[in-house]
Amino acid sequence: MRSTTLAAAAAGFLALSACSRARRAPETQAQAVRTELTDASGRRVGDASLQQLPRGVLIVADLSALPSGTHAIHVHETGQCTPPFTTAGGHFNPSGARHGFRDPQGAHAGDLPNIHVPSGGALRVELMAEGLRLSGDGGVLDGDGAALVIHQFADDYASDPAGAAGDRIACGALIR
Ligand SMILES: [Cu+2]
Ligand SMILES: [Zn+2]
Repeated sequence: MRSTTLAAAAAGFLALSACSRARRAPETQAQAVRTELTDASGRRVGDASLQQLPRGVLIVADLSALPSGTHAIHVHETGQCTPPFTTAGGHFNPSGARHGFRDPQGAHAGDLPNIHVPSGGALRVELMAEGLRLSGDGGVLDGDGAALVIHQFADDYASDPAGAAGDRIACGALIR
């Protein structure tokens, strides 16, 4: 009786460890990343989380102390936020597309809809980036990371390569 129980327990243990081994491989891929956004004077103006979902990356940004009005927000190609944030490079674009949702040959994977900041400067916004992925080839967290950047003006969704959105007013590095 006892040996049967032990054998059953051992079989159960083996099944469990085989199972956890099989599950381990996908877990080496990052499923989420967080960042703090700062403005050009180094002041913290919000934070954001990026979460991998089956059809893209969900970005949840909690912003404060931004100038009111319409602003472009993009994922840029380098995880470096040194004011005036040109260190973040161009828009995240692993497939070599053109900029903008209005361009038939667009858009960059890092292109996102504009945000509208009310007076007072605080806004919580959720954005779904369907062309984006966090890990693997062409992933946001590959190599030198990426950055979430907010601009002075709106993105016109057409002007290549950056939507005529003006200066970069806030930046948060996305690094594994
Ligand atoms: Cu940008
Ligand atoms: Zn773009």
